[in-house]
Amino acid sequence: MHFMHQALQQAALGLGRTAPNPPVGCVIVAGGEVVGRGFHPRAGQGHAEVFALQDAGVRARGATAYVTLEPCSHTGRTPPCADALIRAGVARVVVAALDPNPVVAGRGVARLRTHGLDVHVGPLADAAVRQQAGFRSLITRGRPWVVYKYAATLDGKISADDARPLPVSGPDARALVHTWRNEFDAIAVGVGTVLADDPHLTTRGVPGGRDPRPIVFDRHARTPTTARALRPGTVLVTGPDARTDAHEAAGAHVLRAPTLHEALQGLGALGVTSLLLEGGARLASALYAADLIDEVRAFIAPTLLGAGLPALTSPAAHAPRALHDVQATRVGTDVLIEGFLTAIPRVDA
Ligand code: AOF
Ligand code: ZN
Repeated sequence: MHFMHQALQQAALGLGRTAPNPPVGCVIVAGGEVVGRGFHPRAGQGHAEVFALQDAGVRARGATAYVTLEPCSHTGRTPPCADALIRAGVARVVVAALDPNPVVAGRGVARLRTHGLDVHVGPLADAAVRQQAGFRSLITRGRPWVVYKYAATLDGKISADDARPLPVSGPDARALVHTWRNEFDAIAVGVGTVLADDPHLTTRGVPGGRDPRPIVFDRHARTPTTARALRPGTVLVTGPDARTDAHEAAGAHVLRAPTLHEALQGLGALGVTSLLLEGGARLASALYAADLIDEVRAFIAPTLLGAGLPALTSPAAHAPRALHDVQATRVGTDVLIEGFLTAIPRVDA
């Protein structure tokens, strides 16, 4: 397997745990063998390179480091990784993609080259950039990367009407969604979904999984204080005048935002890099109309419904909007169609 692929697998161990930092992985290779592995576990803790260098010990001298993100050149919560690689005597560094953080953005690579290391940028860049979409969105736009996930019938309906949930997708699709919940910083629903389904918004059936932060878009604070989604840390996004004393007493963090754009900027300020939007159609439609959905993951089930609520109810656009970089995969009895509305921010080498 490609060494950069192994570095990406290392990085994945930090997915959903590193906000506002990126998930990053590193493997050190000497004599064609992996002699050190590491990943960034959490903001404030060591960067991937530091753990991989520790793991490699003296074998790092003269070795090649594969890193999924450009090694940093700045002193943040931790010292620069470029310096750690130089000090350890690493001879060659292979980087998947440059760091869009304006304090790094090419400086890490430049520093390594100045010190005589051989640096190669680009292998598996697309996969790395996708894995880092949340971080890239937050650092360049100040808001999380938003993925609209839904399960629809073949005729595009996600529920019979706004009030009644409908089991559309099969068990394999539902299991996959739980692996995503484990990897996203936050999960969002509209108050209509809370009132209709009272969802838990937790990660279930994923070994070592952790729950994403629940976000409820609830302009007039209609969420019952007994709602399952309301727990310490839940963000209640409301309008300016909503009455929220009881929600705050229940541990909710209230974010008062006059517009959806400001709501997302507010979530960004809380360090949310990635948001999995799980319904309902009304919230998704409002975000879509405001051009705030970046990616779509749709499970299409081979069933028909007839009358019902479509995945988007916004006023019709003049022309269909095509997703790009589309993938279709069979997931159990369903077909998963994934694609992008926005290009993930990246820095050119
Ligand atoms: C790396 N390796 O594993 C990570 C990097 O506050 P700090 O010190 O943790 O720095 C955070 C910034 O460092 C973050 O915004 C991003 O630019 C970079 N993250 N860099 O070389 C890593 N997590
Ligand atoms: Zn670093």
